[in-house]
Amino acid sequence: MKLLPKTDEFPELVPGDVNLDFVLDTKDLLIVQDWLLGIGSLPVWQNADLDQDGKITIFDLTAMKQLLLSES
Ligand SMILES: [Ca+2]
Ligand SMILES: [Ca+2]
Repeated sequence: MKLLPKTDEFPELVPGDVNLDFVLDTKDLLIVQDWLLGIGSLPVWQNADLDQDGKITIFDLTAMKQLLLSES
């Protein structure tokens, strides 16, 4: 039986944190915004899929904005 890795080796993913610096800030917002415009890349789009429908849309961007506003 394979042992599961300790959870502290996997820091909690921050929802909306697409550049993986463990904070959600305007940089993440811009990455997703650019990606929706067809600019740049989104390596960990799963993190930006806040409404969890399996794709990145304007709704996820809006959710990120709201999350960002609620945290600041
Ligand atoms: Ca980030
Ligand atoms: Ca989504």
